[in-house]
Amino acid sequence: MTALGTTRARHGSRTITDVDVVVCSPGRNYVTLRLGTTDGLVGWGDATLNGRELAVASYLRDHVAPLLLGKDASRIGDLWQYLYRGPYWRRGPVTMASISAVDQALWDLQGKAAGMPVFQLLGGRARERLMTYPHATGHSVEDAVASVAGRLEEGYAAVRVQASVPGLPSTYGVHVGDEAYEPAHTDLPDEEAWSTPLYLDFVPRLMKRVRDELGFGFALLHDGHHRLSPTEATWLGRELEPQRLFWLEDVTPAEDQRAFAPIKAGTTTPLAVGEVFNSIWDCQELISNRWIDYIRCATTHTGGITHMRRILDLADLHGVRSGCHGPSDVSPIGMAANVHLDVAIPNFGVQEFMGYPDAAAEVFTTSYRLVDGHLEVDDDVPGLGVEVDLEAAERYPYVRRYLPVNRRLDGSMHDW
Ligand code: CS2
Ligand code: MG
Repeated sequence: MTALGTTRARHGSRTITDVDVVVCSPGRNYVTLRLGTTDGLVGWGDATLNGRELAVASYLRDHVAPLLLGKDASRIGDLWQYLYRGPYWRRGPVTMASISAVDQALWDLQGKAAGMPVFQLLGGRARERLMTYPHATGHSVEDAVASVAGRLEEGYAAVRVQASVPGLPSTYGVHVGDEAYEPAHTDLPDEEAWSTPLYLDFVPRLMKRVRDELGFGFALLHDGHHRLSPTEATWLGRELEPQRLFWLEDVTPAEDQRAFAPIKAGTTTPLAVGEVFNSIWDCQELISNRWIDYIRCATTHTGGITHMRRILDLADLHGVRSGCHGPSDVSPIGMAANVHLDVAIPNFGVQEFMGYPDAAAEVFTTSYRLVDGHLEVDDDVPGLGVEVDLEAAERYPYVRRYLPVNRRLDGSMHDW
């Protein structure tokens, strides 16, 4: 037994020879892991944790890189267990984003070594393209309706809509001025104002106007972003039933999974949650009790492809479908990992795609693309199909940015 244990590479296997962490900011911050192996292959992983990027970079550089050098890159499952059980301190967003990046990079390497796209290793293609939803926003109901109409014209079959709540100075999910919406955009956190009564008064009117003007021929989504109590959430779900939403997202924080039981019992509006979860233990009860309809975890924050497969298999057993988180703060590498899973699993629901700042395309090129509002991935590009231009990344150094915080009108803190 060597110091590195049974996962040390055997003669002739693919050994990890170099581990690099790149933090760049082409319009927003990304944490990228690069693994090199003895056979000259390079694997890429995404560890971006919005507003806490440097903590993940340090976890990878200082604590994970020394453990990976000399290991057999083909032992994906065993390395996952090594990094999950090994530190003793399990779970949490920093640890799990780090494990996610390693796992994505190892799947990328496995695919490149096999000469196959990752979805082939996951069981092969189950669908030709992915129903994908973008964001529609507006400062008024009229603007929001026009924004949804524009998205439908682009070919999307599903659209999420958020609009400024009258009486509040700013609203989650709505762009500031003419800029595209990006939640983490300032050096220190913005302070946003929140009123549950104003929000509950507005959202049913917004969603009704969208259906009245644009009809029922597309999937309509809305994100509550963790702000309601279970009782308020149930009321909103009931009010929205006539609009037949595809889903109502994150109506209440799900730290207490049982909080979803009364909501599920009280409304037929489909429920989605999970973008801030890190492991299967955050959603085990939600899924096995069928308290949700869609699970929103993403490969970047929930242990990579290896762990997401477990969650999605559990979900499939209980009639829950996927809706992987796809904001601009999941890098194009993490998005590729979502896409390869989505293409292969039986219980695909929808894929979020918020899009990226223009500069991100200088750093990342992908083998998936948006065609008429649906994501498609190439059959003949091995691995995850993402290449990273490190010289371009150097032109965009890290910029400190925080997500906003939220205060009620009396000044007390609320969930953002
Ligand atoms: C959002 C995210 O895409 C979504 O559903 O909830 O944009 C979220 O606000 C960001 O990922 C936060 O970093
Ligand atoms: Mg969300």
